[in-house]
Amino acid sequence: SMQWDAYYELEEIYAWIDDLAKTYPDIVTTEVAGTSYEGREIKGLKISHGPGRRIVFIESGIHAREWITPATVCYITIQLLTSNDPETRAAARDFDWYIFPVTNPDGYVWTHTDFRLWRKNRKPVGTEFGIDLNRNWNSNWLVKGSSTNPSSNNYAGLGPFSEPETRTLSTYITAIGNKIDIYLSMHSSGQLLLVPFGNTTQPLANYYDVVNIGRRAMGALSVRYGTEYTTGNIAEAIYHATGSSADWVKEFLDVPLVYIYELRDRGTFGHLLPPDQILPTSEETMDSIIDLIHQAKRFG
Ligand code: 0X9
Ligand code: ZN
Repeated sequence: SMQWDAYYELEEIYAWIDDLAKTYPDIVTTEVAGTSYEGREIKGLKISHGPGRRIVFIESGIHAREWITPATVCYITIQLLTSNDPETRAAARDFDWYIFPVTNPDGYVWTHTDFRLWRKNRKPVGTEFGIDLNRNWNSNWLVKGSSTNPSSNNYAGLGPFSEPETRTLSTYITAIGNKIDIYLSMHSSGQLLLVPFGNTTQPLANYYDVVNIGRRAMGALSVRYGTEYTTGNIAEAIYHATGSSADWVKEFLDVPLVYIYELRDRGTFGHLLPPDQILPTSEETMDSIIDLIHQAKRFG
């Protein structure tokens, strides 16, 4: 089982998911949401205590180098399965949880074997490699904050859903889309909680509800270690960016609560967050998700 004092490799995370399904056969099933360019599974799991529940969907590791996101999401998974805290147990029971720690497996492997700060997938494009999988979704594709240059870290690909990772994952999500209440896209870093859309500062339909719920959840996040998050619209809080998973989920599936987390820190270590911050980052993030769940119940 995981110790939270080191970052895990893809094979370790996938073996751990398989173990969970064996340990909790009535509650946990492994799920394969898609396949990567190099043929790896996008493997995750579903936690379900029975039929008829609404869904919390957690997508993480779409950017390969953002190692704190799969680590945090694995911690959240374990808490949902083993915590004795009544609120956590209620959250686990009252929703179906779909959790995908590494949605860019080729990139994640590459960050372990060859290049720690790799962000994109690993598809060759001429003499270059990689499409930014968070610019490749079919929502305002290539409109803002995206590049047509394959050497760019924001290269959007040859067209919307040109990549097997985004194509297969979006198909998988669509099949359960009308049951999703909360969609979380996990990134780092910056300590931000971002709300769609990435192309405009115009508030979306339920913007004020979504932002107020997010702000309260970030209050819950700050209690344990004082970590401060800024909550707001993507375009206003960081930069304009389109073709992201969160925008697509909001636009096409109309999920009520869609958030992008940018986890620790605020730049001291950035993507090279030391392993001794895995546990505190995970704990405070879990606190915020429990608060989100609380509010979502009242909201829905
Ligand atoms: O640029 C990104 O893809 C995300 N930031 S990161 O530093 N982790 O790369 C933010 C994406 C938010 N944008 C939209 N959802 N439009
Ligand atoms: Zn990211």
